[in-house]
Amino acid sequence: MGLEQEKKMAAIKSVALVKNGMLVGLGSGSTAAFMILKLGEEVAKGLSIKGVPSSDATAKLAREVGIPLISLEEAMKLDINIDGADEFDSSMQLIKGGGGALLREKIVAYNSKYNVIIADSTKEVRRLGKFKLPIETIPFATKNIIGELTEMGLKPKLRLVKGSPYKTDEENLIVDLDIFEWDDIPNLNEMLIRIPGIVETGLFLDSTDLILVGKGDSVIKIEK
Ligand code: ABF
Repeated sequence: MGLEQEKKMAAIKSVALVKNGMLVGLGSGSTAAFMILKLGEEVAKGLSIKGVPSSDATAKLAREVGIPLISLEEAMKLDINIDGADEFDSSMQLIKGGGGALLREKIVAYNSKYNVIIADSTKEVRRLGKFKLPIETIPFATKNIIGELTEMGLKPKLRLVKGSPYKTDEENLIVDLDIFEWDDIPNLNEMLIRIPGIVETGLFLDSTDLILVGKGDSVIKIEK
């Protein structure tokens, strides 16, 4: 079974959790895209929901498939949020932000009562950090932040697209960090968040209620 199939199976399973009348956080990335397509099919069959997208790209796709959208401030609190991840461990801690949408993703997750992660089997790791940790930074401060994080041994790299800095939906920058050697991840997260100009990190700690992982031809559930 290929990875695309694993993503799709996890995505389809997650849509079964969405019920009539729910306000739904819509994640970003290729796994979340499968979920949005399936949700669009259900809406076409009569499921009545409203979505809050976590990125401009997701908003576009959701509109294309006919999912009614509202803003976060209209929704205030979401019933469920379904999103992808770059890595997760057995304690349900995550690295997200490979797609550059971590800030809005974290805000949507924070404002959701129930957070579901959908993933293919390659996302499961024994230790977080093989995937470089994305952080979102304010352009004004980014060079200084890179200097400080270099001294901390985090090997920061400004994310580029075709040679130019990658810009997030909030017009910020992304810096990718090597955290593989760090043992105390919550402490690292605290240290990063305290540096002025770092807006958010891609560490999603203790924020997930359920992970649905496509593995071979089945979907495995990891729950709190
Ligand atoms: C989003 O999409 C991100 O937080 C994560 O970076 C990425 C995962 O992408 P994919 O599902 O394409 O692997 O959820």
